[in-house]
Amino acid sequence: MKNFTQKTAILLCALAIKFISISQILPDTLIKEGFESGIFPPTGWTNSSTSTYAWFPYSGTGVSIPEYYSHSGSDCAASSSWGLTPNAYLITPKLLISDTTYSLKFWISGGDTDFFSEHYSILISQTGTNYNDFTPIFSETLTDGNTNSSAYKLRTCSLAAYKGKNIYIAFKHHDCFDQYYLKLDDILVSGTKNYTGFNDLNEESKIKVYPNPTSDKIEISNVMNPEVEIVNNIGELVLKANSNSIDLSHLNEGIYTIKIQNEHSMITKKISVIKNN
Ligand SMILES: [Ca+2]
Repeated sequence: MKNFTQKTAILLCALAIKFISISQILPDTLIKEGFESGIFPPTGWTNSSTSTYAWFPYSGTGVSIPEYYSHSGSDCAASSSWGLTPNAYLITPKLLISDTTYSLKFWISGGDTDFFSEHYSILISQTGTNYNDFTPIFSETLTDGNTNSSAYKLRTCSLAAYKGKNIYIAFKHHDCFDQYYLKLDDILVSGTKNYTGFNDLNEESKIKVYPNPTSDKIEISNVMNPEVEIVNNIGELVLKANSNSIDLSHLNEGIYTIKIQNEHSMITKKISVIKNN
């Protein structure tokens, strides 16, 4: 009787959540930041430093001093190396990189025509926002600078290696001494695929997982080359596969979350594993 009650409870639970729950509708543009909002760091960003100064908002609004010039608009982010060695991190919110077309673009400049040898790195974390979580993917020492906007350079870093990952991006100003200001503006993290909410919804709604509940296998339809992860009810990854047909017979009875991803979309669903004994 107890077994029957447990199975009934699992079945009812599975029925209640039987339809696809779309975890994310993926927008093409994840970050578009020109530091014009008057809020610094921008909402969801992290600003921290182990040196004298963190990054700060550099605002030219109503000011006639030419070094206040941003790349566009009136404001940018800046970090000082004047009389010090900086170690300042400006970190984006967590970003889900859904396909290999995503890249980071930003405009960067030294703040002085003579003292422009600012050094900085772009770092990626796949875990958290502690300094040790980050790995550099790009570094340079600037070879140009100006008090106005003319020395800004566009830089692009591919994020293809992080397809399917949640990442944080850090702008780190470091390993230079007694220059002036590093200026950063017009940051864009986006893909080249034109996602629209409606298209995503249509595509993702077609993905089926059946049977559900299951006692052995599940089949996944209407998605090519899916990357599949199954997580138990305490968040542990219990299975990873690259197939449209997956054997779950070794899993304990219970409810699991299945994440299905390919280059076009990602969905999560609940699936119920039951035992026929
Ligand atoms: Ca700006």
